[in-house]
Amino acid sequence: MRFLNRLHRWNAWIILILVFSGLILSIGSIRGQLGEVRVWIKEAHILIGLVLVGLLFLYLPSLSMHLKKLRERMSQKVNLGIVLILLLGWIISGIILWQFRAYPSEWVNTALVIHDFFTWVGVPYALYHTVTRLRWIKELDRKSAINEVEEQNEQLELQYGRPTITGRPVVSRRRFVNGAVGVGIVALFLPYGLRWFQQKVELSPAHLISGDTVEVNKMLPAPKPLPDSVNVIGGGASGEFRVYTVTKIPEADSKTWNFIIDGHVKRIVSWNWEQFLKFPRVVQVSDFHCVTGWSVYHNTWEGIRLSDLLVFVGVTQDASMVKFYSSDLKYTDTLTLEQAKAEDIMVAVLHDGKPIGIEYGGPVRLIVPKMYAYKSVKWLSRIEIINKEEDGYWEVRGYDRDAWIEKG
Ligand SMILES: Nc1nc2c(c(=O)[nH]1)N[C@H]1C(S)=C(S)[C@@H](COP(=O)(O)O)O[C@H]1N2
Ligand SMILES: [Mo]
Repeated sequence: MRFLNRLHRWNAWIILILVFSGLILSIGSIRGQLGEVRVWIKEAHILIGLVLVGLLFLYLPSLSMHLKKLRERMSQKVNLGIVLILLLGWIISGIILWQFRAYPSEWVNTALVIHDFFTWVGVPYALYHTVTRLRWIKELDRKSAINEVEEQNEQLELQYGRPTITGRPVVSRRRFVNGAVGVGIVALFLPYGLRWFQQKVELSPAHLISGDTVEVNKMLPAPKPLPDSVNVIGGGASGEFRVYTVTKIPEADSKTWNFIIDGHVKRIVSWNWEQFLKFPRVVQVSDFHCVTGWSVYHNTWEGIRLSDLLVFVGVTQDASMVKFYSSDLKYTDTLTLEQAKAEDIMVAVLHDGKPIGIEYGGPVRLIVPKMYAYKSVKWLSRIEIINKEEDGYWEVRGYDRDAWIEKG
C-alpha cells in the first residue's frame, strides 16, 4: 500500500511537469524568447513521458487487487476510467507525435489535436482530482489511527458488503466541497476549452486572410492573381495554420518594402513592390507540414519560382548555398544550391487566390513543399547566395538539418 501511494505521488508530479512543459511548448508567441531551450523542453517532455509509461507498468502487478477494491465504489471506478482514458490518449498520441516521421501526416495531425484536447480536459480534471484528493489524504494523515480501523472496515465491507449507515456529516460536507471545487474548475476552463475546440473543429477552409483575427496584408497595388489562383485549383486549403514567429510580427508597407538578391551573383536584384510584382509567377498546389505535428493540405500558392530567380541573377561558380532572410532580422534559413533548384520551391505572394496575411508571412514568404515548414521563411525580404555552409534559425537551435518529409 505504501509503495502504491508513493508511486501515485510520483506519477502526480510527473504529470504536473508534463502538463507544464506541454503548455509552454504550445504557446506560439514565446518561441523567440525560448529559442533553443524550446528544443530542450520538447526533448525533456518526451523523455519524461516515456518515464511515465515505465512507471505505469509498475501498477500492473497490483492491478487486480486494485480493481477488486474498486468493485463497489462507483466514484472511484469512474475516476480510474477517466484517468486511464486520459493516460492512454496522451501516451498513444504522444508516441505518434514523437515518431512523427514514421506515420502519415494525417495521423500526426490528429494526434496533435487529441494531445491538445486531452490536455484541455485533463488539466481541469487533474486539478479537481488533486484538490479533492489532497483534502482526502490530509484527512487520512490526520486520522491515521482511525484510518487503520477504516481499512479493517474496508476488508469487512469487501467480505460482508457495505454497512447501511447513513447521514455521516463528514462525508456529505466533503461531497459538497468537492462539488463546489468541480463546478469552479469547470467554470474556469469551459470557456477556453470550448473556444479552442471550436477553432480546431472548423478545419476548413484555412482562414488565412479573412476573419477578424487576421490582419490583412495591405500592400498596394494588390497582386493580380493568375487564373489558376482565381479558380483556386487546389480546391481551397484545409487545416489550420498556427501562427509562429520568433520576434514581433514585422509590418510591411508598399512604399518602403524592398526585395534583395545579392551575394555570389552576377546581377544584384533590389526591387520595390511594383518591380517585384512584374516578375512572372506560377501556381502550385502543395501540402504544408510543421514538425510539431500540424499540417495544412492542398494549399494553392502563387509566386515566383525560386529556380527562375536563381537563373535571373546568375549564380557564380563558387556559390554553394542559398540563404533566406526574414524582414524580422532574426529568422533565416538556408538550402544547398542543389536543393534550391527544385521546381516547386516558391517565393509566394498569394494563397488560395488572396494576398498572404501579415501573420502568415505576407506579403512574401518562401514555400518549400518537400521539406518541413521551418524551411519556409516568412516575411522573406532578402536572398543571399553564399559560398559556405550555414544553418538556419531552428537548425542552430537543435532542429534536424535533414528537413525532408519522407512520404510513405
Ligand atoms: N520569419 C519566420 N519564418 C518562419 C517561422 C518563424 O518563426 N519566423 N517559423 C517557421 C515554422 S517552424 C513554421 S511551421 C512555419 C509556420 O508558418 P505559419 O506561421 O504561417 O503557420 O513558418 C516557418 N517560417
Ligand atoms: Mo514548424
